[in-house]
Amino acid sequence: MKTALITGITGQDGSYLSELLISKGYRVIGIVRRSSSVDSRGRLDHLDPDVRKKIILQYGDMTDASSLVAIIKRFEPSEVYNLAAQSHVKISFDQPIYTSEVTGVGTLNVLEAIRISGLNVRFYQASSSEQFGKVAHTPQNESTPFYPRSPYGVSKVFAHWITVNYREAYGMHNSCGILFNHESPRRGENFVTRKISLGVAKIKEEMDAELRLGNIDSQRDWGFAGDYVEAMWLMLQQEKPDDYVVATGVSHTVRDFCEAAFSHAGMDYKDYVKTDSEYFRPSEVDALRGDAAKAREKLGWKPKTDFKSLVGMMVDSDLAFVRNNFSYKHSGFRLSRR
Ligand code: NAP
Ligand code: F7E
Repeated sequence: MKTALITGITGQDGSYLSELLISKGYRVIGIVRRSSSVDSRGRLDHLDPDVRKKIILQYGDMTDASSLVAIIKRFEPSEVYNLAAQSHVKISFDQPIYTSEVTGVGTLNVLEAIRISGLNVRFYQASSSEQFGKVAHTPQNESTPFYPRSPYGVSKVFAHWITVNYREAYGMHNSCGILFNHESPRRGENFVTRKISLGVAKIKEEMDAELRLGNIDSQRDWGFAGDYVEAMWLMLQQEKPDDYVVATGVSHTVRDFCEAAFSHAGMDYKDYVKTDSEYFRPSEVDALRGDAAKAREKLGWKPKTDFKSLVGMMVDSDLAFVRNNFSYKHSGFRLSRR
């Protein structure tokens, strides 16, 4: 039985990747950080009980290299998927040093833990389209230069290059997946797609009267997270490590997402969406669109879920969530403001 270690297992991608690896017969070890409640494990709690009981959770932290060394030494994984990060771009302007410690140096901590262990490990790094930032050309591919526009993007560039450097310097089997935005019903509530799908559901159920957003003209290449974790796994099954762009090749504005989401619930976004300067970023990534030709040719990967299906899936899920979750409905809970 192969053993895979996932950092960031409690995140959106970690939950989909766990399901995929368990279905392939892996033993899955996940790193969780200590918090005062176990709420952060919600995405794992709702996995099928048969999947859940096969996952082994261990306390550790990206900023605590000793915890990473101990976990790798104890479980001897053959594959490590490094998904942990402070992954919110706007919050990275509020917490730039923390973001660089977790997202940037944290990746180096994992690589050092693997190197020191002397184990033969295949390593996946969660690189990001945010590394392209102020884009040199469109669409972006593996040769597009990086020009990050946030502390998050800069940290990811560091993590990407240190991963490449350890591949070249020590012959490690390290691959970077440069993934464009990927979403799902499990997306964090303060990323724009989920903020919109949840906003639509709350307005539909008359729990809210409007949805306040920032720059609705920005463009993203949005895919479905469930499709994208397959690309991560495929990268580690290749004989040679390499870097791949993973994207749909189609981009839409935030306004398009609003239009599709409100219309899926029988409403017109123009009646409810308001722009608010609070949600604008100090420097923005205006437009991203990826070219995943290399992943298609070398990995045989292509996206299975189109934009309309993704929007419909997220809105339907949030309508059910809002309708069924009594405590959510009555707690007066406010979405975090990002
Ligand atoms: P996410 O939902 O924000 O999950 C991030 C994960 O990292 C969570 O499990 C979180 O734990 C964990 N984490 C944060 N700080 C940590 C620390 N100090 N020590 C240990 N764990 C820590 O992110 P995602 O959307 O699944 O994305 C997965 C990875 O892909 C991230 O590295 C992200 O930057 C990158 N990425 C994402 C996208 C996208 O569109 N989703 C695109 C390109 C790249 P808690 O649950 O305790 O917070
Ligand atoms: O913003 C605009 C915002 O926060 C998308 C992360 O997973 O993908 C994600 O980063 C766009 C931006 O994602 C609001 O200004 C408008 O132009 O959903 P987002 P992101 O910044 O693209 C990349 C690939 C990652 O790697 C990251 O980890 O939407 N926008 N109004 C808004 N964004 C938010 N969050 N909230 C708004 O109210």
